[in-house]
Order: sequence, then structure tokens, then C-alpha cells
Amino acid sequence: MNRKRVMLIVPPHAGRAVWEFPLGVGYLANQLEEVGFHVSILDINGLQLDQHQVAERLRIASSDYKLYGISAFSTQFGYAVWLVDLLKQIDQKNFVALGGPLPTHHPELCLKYTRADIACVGEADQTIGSVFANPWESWNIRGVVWRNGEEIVVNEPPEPFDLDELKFHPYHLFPEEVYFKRLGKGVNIATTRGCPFQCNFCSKTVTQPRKRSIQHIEAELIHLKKTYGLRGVQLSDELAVTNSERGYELCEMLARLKLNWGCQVRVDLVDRALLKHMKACGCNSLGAGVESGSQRILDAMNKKTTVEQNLAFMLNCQAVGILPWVQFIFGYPGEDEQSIRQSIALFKQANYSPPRPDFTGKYIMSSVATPLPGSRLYDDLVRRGLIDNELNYLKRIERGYYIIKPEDVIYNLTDWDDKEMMARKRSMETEIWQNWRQRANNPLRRIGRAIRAFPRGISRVRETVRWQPDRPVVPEEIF
Ligand code: B12
Ligand code: SF4
Repeated sequence: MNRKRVMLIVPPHAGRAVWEFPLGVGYLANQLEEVGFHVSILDINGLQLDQHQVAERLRIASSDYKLYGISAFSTQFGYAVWLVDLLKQIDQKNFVALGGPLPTHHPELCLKYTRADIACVGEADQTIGSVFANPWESWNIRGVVWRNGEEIVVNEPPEPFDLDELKFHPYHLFPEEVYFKRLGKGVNIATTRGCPFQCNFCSKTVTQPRKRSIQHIEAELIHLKKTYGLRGVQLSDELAVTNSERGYELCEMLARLKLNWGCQVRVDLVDRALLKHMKACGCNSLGAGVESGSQRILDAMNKKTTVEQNLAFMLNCQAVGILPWVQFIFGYPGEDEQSIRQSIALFKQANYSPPRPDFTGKYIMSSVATPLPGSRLYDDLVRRGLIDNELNYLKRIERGYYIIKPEDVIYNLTDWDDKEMMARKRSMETEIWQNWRQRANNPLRRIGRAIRAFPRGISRVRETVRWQPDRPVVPEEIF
């Protein structure tokens, strides 16, 4: 049988190392295969192809493919414009759908300024099959953004669905060798989707948070162990592990499978007992949004955490022997001399600094607050007329935002000029770093750290504290 063919395309993330499998695209490929399509994935990011190589590959593919789906972040707007143009130049009759965070937050701009035939907002797992089955008639499908003459119509977003219905992610459709080279015998997986919090700087694609059952996740990991000899797993979720029965169960399941793993947590949803349990269950890398040492700034961010929780988190991590990757935002509206001093004080009290220099080779530990489309911060600036040209803004955020030099600043939310802001950021980081270096080099502390970091081993899992209903319970909707 001659199956209809679809090509899904993953654009590059400028300036970022190839790191995690793009899970969303894989899930969509599964769904399309399920309803009879032949799917191939052009992972431009994974293969690190330049524009010339992309054009060449797409020209060769054009005799077999007429249906294309492009997945894009807001930071990939310019590239998406170019890619759609290229596909249309190759063959005017090619059908091109855009999906991912970019169209989810800017559906109208995507149809106004790219030549895409449709765009899709939100999770497309349940709708992608129907979209490509009848592409030119997809205007009545949920989540689809389409042109009705001059008007651009944004349909209702897709309905949420049970994540256990998803088939396991098809890692084999991606250039596995590239990702495995980076991740070792490891992959990234998603155990949940979405997050019930509303931090003002955050841009979320999933509106209704949901979780997969532990059994479903375990079955996938067993399959991956058999297929790839998997040894490690990175949980890509916003909130995989929290102080809840599920959080403890998830850790125990990962320990049963003898996997090393890493995840992202919220400082208010992990206490020392859970951190100890995580460590004993194989967790060896942890990220957490500490964001600021100033309560005023945390409140302005709507982070719903306290400076005390930040401090307790960093101390608890050190006590159990996990060095977390602390995410910290500099230059949020209201940042001033006082908030900087408070941040320095927090890190001094916690005796904390990043465990290693980041990929720039310098000890940059904070990112510059930058309004991200889809965030409340961004919407607020648009509403107040402070971002008046969203198209120009999308073009400016193209390089992603690893802001190192004043000339890289995309949007300065402070009262300082760019040079002054970056100088203050650097001097704050240097002060924190130097303080940590001085204390870290103390021989007694070094011995203490080595003892605490000594691997505890899977056999200790059962000795650790179990979840008890009388301990602070995480609300049901927070995994
Ligand atoms: C892993 C990850 C990365 C990985 C790469 C991931 C990848 N290649 O996909 C890395 C580390 C590279 C990364 C980098 C960045 N990231 Co990131 N990342 C994530 C994270 C944590 C998980 C992505 C994921 O697997 N999602 C799960 C899957 C199932 O969802 P999905 O990908 O959105 O796909 C669904 C829909 O979007 C839709 N869909 C997707 N593609 C398509 C295509 C078509 C045709 C259709 C119809 C539908 C469709 O259907 C999919 C299935 O339901 C998300 C947060 C999150 N949980 O989503 C942030 C997130 C995507 N990242 C974000 C950001 C901001 C960044 C950076 C800009 C950060 C920075 N400061 O530099 C950089 C990008 C740099 C650059 N130069 O472009 C934002 C994006 C917001 C936005 N408006 O664009 C997110 C949402 C985090 C957040 N809450 O703010 N990231
Ligand atoms: S920053 Fe983290 S906790 Fe806050 S809304 Fe985004 S994903 Fe949720």
C-alpha cells in the first residue's frame, strides 16, 4: 500500500548545544503513524544542518513529500518564516502546518507573516491525524488557526486527553547517535505535562496539567532499557517530583529500574526527607528555580515561594549531597541595589554557587529577565504599549537568550542602562562566586562534602522516609 507521507521538521535552537530529544514532535509522529501515514523527521537541530544543507535535503525529499509540519518555539520565528518560504518555493502546492509554542502564543502573527497554510495551538496529539488526512479542509478542527479570506480564525484549543493513551516516544525516528553521544546511555522523557503555577515570566503551552500513571512510565522505561540498555533518564517535566505520594512512588520506581536520573523541582515542594529519598533513589542532577533572594521580587514574579524556602532548599540539597542547578533571574522589574544585596546574602547564607561553570566556560549563574511570548510579563508589556511591535520583538528574540554582553540585551526591565545592568549582574555573580570559593577551599569543608556526596546506593532506598499523609500534602492538582 502506498501510504501518504508527512515530514515533521525540528528547526535549530541558535546558540544551544543539542541536548534533549524534541518529544512533542515524536509523539505527533506516533499519532500520524497510527492512522496510516508514513512519517519522517528532519531534525535540523539534532543534525546541526546549515541552511544550505536543509535546502538540499528538502529539494531531494520534495518528490515524495507534499505535507509538512514544523515545530517552533517563539525564538524560532525568523527561521520558521524562512523554512516555510523555502518549502513553498520548492513547490507552491506543498501543505505546511506550524505548531508548538510559537503559534500557540502568536497564532495570528504566524499566519500573517509566514506562508504557512495553517498553524496549530496547543497539544496536537489528538488532532494531527485529522489535520493531515484532509489538510485543505482542516479549518473545522480544534486548535487549528486558518485564513477565512482576510480574516484569521483561531479555533478552540484541543481538549485535554489521558496521557496514558500515548504510545511510547519513538526515539528511533531521531538521530539517536547525536543525542546519545550527549546523554550517554540516557534519554529525556516526559512523565507529566503542564504546571498548575502561574509564574509571571513563564510561557506554557499546556493549559491543563496532567500526569501519566507510574505504571505507564515504568513500562516505557523497561522497554527503553531493553532497547538501548538505558542507564539514565532526564525528566523533562516542569514538575515531575513533588512532596506527594506520587513523588515518592516515582522515585522508587526509578530506583527499582536502577536508573540514574535528573529532574526539575520547585523549592517549596521538596523537603529534606524527599531530597534524601531522591538521592537514595538515583537522582544525581536537580534543577530548581530559586529566581531571587528578594521576597519583593519573588512576589512580583508571582512565584509563590519565599526566600526562606530558597535557603532551606539549598541547605537541604547540600545536606543530602545533591548539588542542584539553581536557576536565578537577574533584572526582573523592581531589581535594585537592595534586591541584589539580598540575593548575595541568600547565596552567602546557603554557601552556594553553581557546581560547575556553564557552557560558556564562565561562572554565569543568572539569566537576564526577558519577556517571553506567552508569559504574563510579556502580555503586560504589550498591554501597556511597552512592546508595541510584536513582530519586531519576535525577530529580536531569535538568538534565544543567553545574554552575556550588554549588546545582547533584548529587553531591559530595570532602571539601569544595558551596560550598567550587565556590570551589576557580573559583580553580583563574582561576589557570590568568590565567597563560595573561599569557603569551598577550606579543607574541612572539602572532606565534609566528599563524605556527603558519597553514593548511597540503591539498597538504601527502603531505609529512607516514606511519604506519610500527616506530612505537608501537596494539593491533588499539583502532581
Ligand atoms: C526540553 C526543553 C528544551 C530543550 C529542547 C527541547 C526540544 N528540542 O524540543 C532545550 C534545552 C534545547 C530548550 C531550549 C530553550 N527553551 Co525550552 N523547553 C523544554 C521543555 C522543558 C520541554 C519540551 C517538551 O518536551 N515538551 C513536551 C511536549 C510533549 O510538548 P511540546 O514540545 O510543546 O509539543 C506539543 C505542542 O507544542 C504541539 N506541537 C509541537 N510541535 C508541533 C508541530 C506541529 C506541526 C503541530 C501541529 C503541533 C506541534 O503538539 C505537541 C504534542 O502535544 C519546555 C517546557 C515544556 N514542558 O513544554 C521548555 C520550553 C519549550 N522552552 C522554552 C524556552 C523559552 C527555551 C529557550 C528560549 C530558553 C533560553 N533561555 O534560551 C531555549 C531555546 C533556545 C533557542 N535558541 O531557541 C519555553 C518556550 C516558550 C516559547 N514561547 O517559545 C518552554 C515552553 C518553557 C517555558 N515554560 O517557558 N528547551
Ligand atoms: S516557572 Fe516553573 S513553577 Fe512557575 S509556572 Fe513555569 S513551570 Fe510552573
